[in-house]
Amino acid sequence: MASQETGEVAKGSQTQPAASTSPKAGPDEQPTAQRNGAAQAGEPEQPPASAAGPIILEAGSYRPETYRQLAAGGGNVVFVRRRQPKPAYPWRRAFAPLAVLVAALLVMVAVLSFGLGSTLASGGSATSGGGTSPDQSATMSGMSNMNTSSQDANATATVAALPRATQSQGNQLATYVRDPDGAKHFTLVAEQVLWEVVKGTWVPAYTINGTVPGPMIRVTAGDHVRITFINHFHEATSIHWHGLEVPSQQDGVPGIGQQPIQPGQSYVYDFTVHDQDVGTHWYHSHYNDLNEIAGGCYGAFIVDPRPGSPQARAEVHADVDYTAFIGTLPGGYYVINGKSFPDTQPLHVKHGQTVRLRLIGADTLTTHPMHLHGHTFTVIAQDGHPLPQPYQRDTLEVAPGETYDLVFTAWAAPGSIYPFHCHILSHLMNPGQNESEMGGLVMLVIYDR
Ligand SMILES: [Cu+2]
Repeated sequence: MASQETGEVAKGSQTQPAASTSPKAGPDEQPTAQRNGAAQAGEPEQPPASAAGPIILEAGSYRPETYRQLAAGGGNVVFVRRRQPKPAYPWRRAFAPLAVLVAALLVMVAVLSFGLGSTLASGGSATSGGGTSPDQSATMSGMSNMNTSSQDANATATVAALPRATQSQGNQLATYVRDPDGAKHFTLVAEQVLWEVVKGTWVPAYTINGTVPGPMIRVTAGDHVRITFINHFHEATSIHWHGLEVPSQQDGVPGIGQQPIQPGQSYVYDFTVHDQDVGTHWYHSHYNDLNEIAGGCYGAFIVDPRPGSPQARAEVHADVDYTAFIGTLPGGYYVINGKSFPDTQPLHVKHGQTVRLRLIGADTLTTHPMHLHGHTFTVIAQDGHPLPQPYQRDTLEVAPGETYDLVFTAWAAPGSIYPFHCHILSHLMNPGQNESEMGGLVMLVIYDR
């Protein structure tokens, strides 16, 4: 598999794996006049020439310095330029009117919004006939870190073809099967879908198993964990286990421990979680991160202590245990668990309960000072690790990559409702909203009767 990846990328002008299962394959794979004027139409793609070639990494999809350093150090890494656009394909012409409509809608949203939303204008106003490869064109529109306008245009075409998500909430507990060697075996599938960020508004998302966030992996210290990761994105990806002390080759960083997982291919991660891994962690894309993480490609990875261990005895007993990812989605939406207010899931509590709130900073660009009305909470852990001196707050800044565990007592009367929200007030609006409306990073703590 590894040599196949290398060979495919090494072809340079080829933009899709020859044996790809992508629906975009087929007519797109005909040699073009630009790159192969004398070729016969329908000439089959050649298989990789060598089974042990160097690792070839594409500029623009990751920090170039990283790859240059790798090439300088190891000598077995080749750094290539991003592929040139190919001419438009017939199917894209067929999609063009739809793409223009989507582009027009994106421009409207951009004009009505502010902040991140303003970057949509450049994405949406580009023409739609550029024709880069499907894996490049999977780049989502609406983010502040777009590379080129032609990519934006093709992202628009790809977005138009994405299926809608069939599930409405993420963070569901992941299921697993027991392998003969005792490992808990999970299967994660990377899928690009349209995700309903707020009622009636669907945005392109990079999901795991079709939801934002992806499923929550919850295991116990000492568990042997195996994860089959299948890439159905239109571009390469990889998954990093953020906060876990795993071997380098399981760490999910392309160019260091593995090669990027190409579209249609899969990769098996295999590691054991230990006592030092107990706590609130997460997994996320580590390839084209500025698009993939900002497109929702992440999920919780929670490790519970071994029953009866000192760590278990030190655990806070919580009646309610809730995990909240704080991030963004394309189009300038600030989201908690993939939803903007008023469609964020409320946190339901009962008077007298102890509530544990696990916060995970999944934004790629900025921190969020999260404030809880009506309560003082105790911060008991940071990045999964128990704090030697827990401290009390009502506002806690959550930076990209951080996790915090908060505990509070639900002291108030049944029927009470309190907001939990970011205190950067521009993060409390959705694109197109005015100051009299509330959106974005707000969720409600609701006291059930
Ligand atoms: Cu914020």
